[in-house]
Amino acid sequence: MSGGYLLYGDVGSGAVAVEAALVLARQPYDLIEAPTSEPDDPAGGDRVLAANPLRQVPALVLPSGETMTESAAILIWLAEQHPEAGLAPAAGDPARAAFLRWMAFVSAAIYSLYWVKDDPARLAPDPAAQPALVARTLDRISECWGMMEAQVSPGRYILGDRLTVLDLYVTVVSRFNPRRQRFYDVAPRLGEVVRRVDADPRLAAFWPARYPFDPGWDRPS
Ligand SMILES: N[C@@H](CCC(=O)N[C@@H](CS)C(=O)NCC(=O)O)C(=O)O
Repeated sequence: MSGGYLLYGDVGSGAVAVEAALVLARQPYDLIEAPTSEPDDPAGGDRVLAANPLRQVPALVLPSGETMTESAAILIWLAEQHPEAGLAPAAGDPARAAFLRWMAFVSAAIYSLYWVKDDPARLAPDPAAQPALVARTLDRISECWGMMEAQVSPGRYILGDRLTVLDLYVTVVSRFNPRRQRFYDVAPRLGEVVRRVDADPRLAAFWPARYPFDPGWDRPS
């Protein structure tokens, strides 16, 4: 390890938002691939257990040796540690309340539902009950994106004209299955923002490596 950050992550996971923040903050990091959502590689996912008993990525080991989990907390913390990168409105900034509100909202109201959607047997052992559970979970995710869309007034980015870790977070979480089509339908202005972040030249080499835009990438898989 470099004495800097050590991230447990996975291609196409929420950890990619943390990686993007590290890239924009120009912070080197070591990466341990821990594919927690890959049934064919259970041992790979188990790697994150060293840092997170919930067996979820992201988990970030800080230069101090302390471990952080929870994507929203990590993103907020990174923005605070590297203020020169301008990745969050500072305490006292008029946009701070909205920033904290939506960071918590994406984590609690949307991202957490993927624990159910990705493996409905966790809450519905009866296979017959699972399709409805998944459908309703996806409806709820869309409803939450639509609610956020109705409550924000984006400029070039969600909180105005400066890219923050909130934009990175929404850009990544909106790519989870069923990917972007439904998101674009319910949140067209947020859709414009995430397309802008997809095309950010500072991330041009990063996205293909960590969340590739393969053919059909924005359609349900
Ligand atoms: N609340 C956590 C959720 C993290 C999470 O669900 N990560 C997914 C990857 S995108 C994962 O590791 N899932 C495996 C599992 O929950 O079993 C956070 O915000 O960091």
